[in-house]
Amino acid sequence: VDATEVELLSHTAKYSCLRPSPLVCPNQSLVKEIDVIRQGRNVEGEERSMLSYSRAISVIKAYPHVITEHNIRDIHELPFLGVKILSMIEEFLKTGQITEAQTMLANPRFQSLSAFITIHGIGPHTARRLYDLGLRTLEELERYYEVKPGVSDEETMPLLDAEASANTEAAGERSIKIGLALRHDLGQTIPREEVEEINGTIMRELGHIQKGCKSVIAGGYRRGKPQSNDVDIVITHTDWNLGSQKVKGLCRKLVQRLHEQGLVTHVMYLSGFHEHNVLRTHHWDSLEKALTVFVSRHNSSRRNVYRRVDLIFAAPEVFWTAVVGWTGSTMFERDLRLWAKQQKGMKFDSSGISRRHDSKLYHPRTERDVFKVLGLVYIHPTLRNA
Ligand code: DCP
Ligand code: MG
Repeated sequence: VDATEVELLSHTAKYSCLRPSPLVCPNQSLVKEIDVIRQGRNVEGEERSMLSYSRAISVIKAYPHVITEHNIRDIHELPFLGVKILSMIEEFLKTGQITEAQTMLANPRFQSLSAFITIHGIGPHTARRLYDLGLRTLEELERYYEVKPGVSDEETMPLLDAEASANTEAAGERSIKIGLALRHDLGQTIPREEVEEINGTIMRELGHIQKGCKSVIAGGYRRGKPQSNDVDIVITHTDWNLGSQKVKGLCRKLVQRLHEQGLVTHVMYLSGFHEHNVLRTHHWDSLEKALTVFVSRHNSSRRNVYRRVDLIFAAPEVFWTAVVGWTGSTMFERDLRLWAKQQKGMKFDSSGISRRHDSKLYHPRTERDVFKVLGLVYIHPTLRNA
């Protein structure tokens, strides 16, 4: 590992990967209010504005004191807080609310679009298209897509073919149908102990196909969230030298087995080593992913519950890079990529780290090495909630 110069952590830093950010911050109710406005920009597809609000929220999340009239001057020193957001913060200090957020929450269009994007497969663009067709509620969406809630597996056939699940319109519509049919389950959050049990079940099944694999549960779970919306599991083989060969094609085999065991009912997206992307260099397709619907039998007294489980397979040399890339938060990831590019002349994403000028690849052996390679001070996963 080439240890480069290291930038010190500070809550005033411009990159969120330099700002330790707890899950719950001292100004959480302010963050919640500004997040309504961010969501408003998100559903309307106003991406630049949404990013400004995301950045502002992330800066406030890292600020370690409760904001009051007495320290509001300090807030003016923080990056990414423009005059508009500063005046919103002042309004919040005076009234405990932000008018624009309250107006947004009362707006029926905002309510419909926000409800639509909770469905897996529906993004802001599709939500607006459905709204323009005159649809307003999730029940109307069910009728439009001819979906019955909690519908049987026969009616929403699993997608097990990588080619068929490419970004086609049919695949998109199928994904929405699954998301709608299972919305009552998929809308429920998953407690930590169930997340662990799902990982245990999956790794036990994987052991029947390939010995010597290991996994890390990434995503919000790893950042300390008590409840997750889905389960993100990054998997590799423990043999540093031969592991790369051993994980090749394993994603597909595991999903096939889980499906045969009745543990996975739907696969929304599957990419394997067949996938070629000519725009990318050879090493970037080192990840195999499956976005699945998993049948969780966690609570034996209740019925089975459908849960979204993402499986990510990485070769050992990119495993810790993939774990960092899938731990998030989304803003932390965005700034890791920006930091690598702007400050280090490197390219970072969840499938690898490389140096731009000579394409040298980095193979960190630990999570700390990932940070070291990028010239960053290590930040514990629970402080990556930017
Ligand atoms: N991630 C990413 N790019 C993607 C997918 C994921 O950078 N295309 C990263 C950022 C996320 C993490 O992986 O924080 C997991 O993604 P999730 O959507 O599962 O989000 P979280 O796990 O953070 O929260 P939750 O699942 O509870 O909603
Ligand atoms: Mg997640």
